[in-house]
Amino acid sequence: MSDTTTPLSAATAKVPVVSSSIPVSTFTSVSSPTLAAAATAPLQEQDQHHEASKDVVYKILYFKLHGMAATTRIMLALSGALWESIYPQDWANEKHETPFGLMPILYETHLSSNLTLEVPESEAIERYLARKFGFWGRDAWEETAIHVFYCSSKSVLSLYVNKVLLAFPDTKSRELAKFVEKEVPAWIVQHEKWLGRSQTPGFYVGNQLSIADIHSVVCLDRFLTIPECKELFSPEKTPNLFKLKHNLESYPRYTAWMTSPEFEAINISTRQRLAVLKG
Ligand SMILES: N[C@@H](CCC(=O)N[C@@H](CS)C(=O)NCC(=O)O)C(=O)O
Repeated sequence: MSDTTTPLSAATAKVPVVSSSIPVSTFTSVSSPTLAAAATAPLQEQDQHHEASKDVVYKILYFKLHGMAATTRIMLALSGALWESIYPQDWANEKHETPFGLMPILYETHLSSNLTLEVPESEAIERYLARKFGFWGRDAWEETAIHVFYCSSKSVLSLYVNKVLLAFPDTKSRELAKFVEKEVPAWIVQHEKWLGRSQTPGFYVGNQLSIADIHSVVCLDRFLTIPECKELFSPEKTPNLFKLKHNLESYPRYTAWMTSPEFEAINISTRQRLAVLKG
C-alpha cells in the first residue's frame, strides 16, 4: 500500500496520520454487538446534520478507477468526513485478507476506541453511508422512492458494464447499439418523468440530496463519455437530468472533489482501462 494517497475531505481537516495500508480485518473477528454499537453511535449524531463525526476516519479500498467506488467517494466527499482512497499494491496477495476477495471495501475507524469496521460489497457500503450521512430519505416512503431510482440507475450502469464493456469482441457493437437504442432511452424516459414532477427541481425526493441523485449523476456522467450515447442527452432533450447534475455541481464539497488532483488521477486511469475494454 502506498503512503502517498491524499486526504480528500473537501474541508480543511486532514485524515489523522494512520497508515494507508489495508486495516486489519474485523469482518468476522469482532463480535456483532460491538460492531453494531460502533456503527450506530455516529449515526445518531449525524442524522440531523449530514455532518460526519471527526472521531471517525474512512478509507475506501478500490482500484484506481471510478467504477464501483464512484458513488461512495462522492458521498464521503459531500459528508465532510475524514477519508481517503486507498489502492491495492499487491492485490493477488492482499485479496485473501479481505472478506470476499473483492473490492470495494470500506473501513471505518473509530479513533477513540481504535475499532475498525470493515464493510465489503458496493451496495452495502453505499446504503450504509447513505443512511449515515442523510442521503437515504426521512421516512419509509422517501426511502423507497430513493431506493427505486437508485436501483434503476444501478441496473442500467451494470447493464452497460456487463453487456457492453465486457462483451466478446464479435458482439460488442451489437450490444452497444441495443444499449443505446433501448436501455438508455428507457432509463431517460422514466427518470425525466419522475424528476419533472418533483416540486423541487434537481432532487428525486423532497428538497434533500439523496443517493438517487448522486448515483444518477454518476450514470449520466458515464453516459456522456460514450460517444454513441452522448447525443441522447442535452439540456433541451433531458432537462431534468441536467438540472440534477447542475444541482449536485452547486455543492462546493462535490466540486472540490471533482476538481481534485486525486479525482483527476482516477479519471486518467479509468480512461486508460476503458480504452482497453472498448478494444
Ligand atoms: N458484488 C461485488 C462485486 C465487486 C467486484 O466485482 N469487484 C471487482 C472490481 S469491479 C474486483 O474486486 N475484482 C478483483 C478480483 O476479482 O480479484 C460488489 O458489488 O462489491
